[in-house]
Formats: sequence, structure tokens, C-alpha cells
Amino acid sequence: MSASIPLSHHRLSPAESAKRAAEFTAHLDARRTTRHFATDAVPREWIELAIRAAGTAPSGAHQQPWTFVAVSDPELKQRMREAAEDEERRFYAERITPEWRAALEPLGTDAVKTHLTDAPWVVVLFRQSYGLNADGSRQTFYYTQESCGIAAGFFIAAVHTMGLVTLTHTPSPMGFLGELLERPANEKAFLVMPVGYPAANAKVPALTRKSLADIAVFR
Ligand code: IYR
Repeated sequence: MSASIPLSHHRLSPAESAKRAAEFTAHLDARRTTRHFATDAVPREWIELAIRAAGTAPSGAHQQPWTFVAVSDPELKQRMREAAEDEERRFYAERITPEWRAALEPLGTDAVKTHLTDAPWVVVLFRQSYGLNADGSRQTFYYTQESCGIAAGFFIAAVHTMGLVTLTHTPSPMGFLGELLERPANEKAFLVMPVGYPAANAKVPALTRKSLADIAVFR
């Protein structure tokens, strides 16, 4: 049995809840994903805070099945970019289906991954598909995909809140990241997130979000 402690919670007035709900939604609605990063430095402390924010995410059986590898070393970022571009060239030339190509067309993506060298930080979220005990035996981890997805969401929200931008990049396959970043066999690269200021001429696709009616059902 684990010990339970009282929940620390302060009930807001309905007016305050309504105000915060509207403000938070507007704040997140202002977030955009851009592929165009400035090379300006970002303090390591801010990245540490974003990772700590991500680490507050709920997780299956509270196993916290994530490792965030934050890369600022220019040579390592260059090697990650070259490896990612090798994979992506094959993807765009050979593996992509016509349907997938059509879906990506509005985003204007291609195999060139300048964000991996322009952004001052490239944070790679690794999913721990199982745990490793001190004696080398494996511990089953539960709902690791869901847990890492939630942690990534918290990370993205933290980055946006501090006035920076990020891009959720999923090079495919991602096996090269575990090798380059020397991660153990239980860690699988889950998401690559360059973090920095947007470039002065940063562009975003002219997208709209689905309406509430398109994404919600109340019964
Ligand atoms: N992994 C490729 C392709 C790609 C796929 C999806 I789905 C996107 O939303 C964007 C890109 C790439 O990174 O270019």
C-alpha cells in the first residue's frame, strides 16, 4: 500500500474559472508550428523548465516512461540533421504513398531539415518501452505511447508559454537517433522537437482548425 496524502487544491470562483478557461484556450490557439527557426541562443534553464513541465504529465502506473535528450552541441545537431535527411530523402523519393504526398502538400514539407541545425536546441523525447531494473531485468511499462504523447503536449505548451516555438518532427524510421544519442535498448525515439525563437521571416501554412462542432459531441 502506498501512502495517501491530502490533495492540495483551491476551488476557484466560477467567474475565475471561466476567465482562465477562455484565456488558456486563446493562449493555446495562438500557438503555431513553424519550420523556420532563428539561430539565437536560448538559455539551458528554459529547456530544463520545459522538460520539468513535461515531466509533470500523468503516466501509466506513474512509471514516467520518458527520457528527454536536449542537444545544443552544433556537431551533434549536424550529424542528426544529416542522418534525418538521409532517411527523409528515401521517404520522399520511395516510401511515401501518393495519398500521403497529397496530405503533406499543404504543409510544404520536404527532406531538407534546416530546423535541426538552426534551432539552438533539439530535444528528442525517448519512450521507455520497458523499465530496466538495477539487476538488468525488465519491468513492464504500461501505456507508454499515451504517456509520452501527453508529456509531449505539456512540453509543447511550456515552450509556447515561454514565447518560443517548436516543431513536432517525426523522422521515419527514427532508429538512428538512439544510436547517435547512445540511448539504451529500452528507449525508442518518439518525437523530435527543435526549440528556439522563430526566424524573422518565419512562415506557417495558412491552416484553420476544426470547429468545436467538428471535434466534440455532447450527449
Ligand atoms: N517524416 C517526414 C514526413 C512528414 C509526415 C507527416 I504525417 C507530417 O505531418 C510532416 C512530415 C518529415 O519529417 O518530413
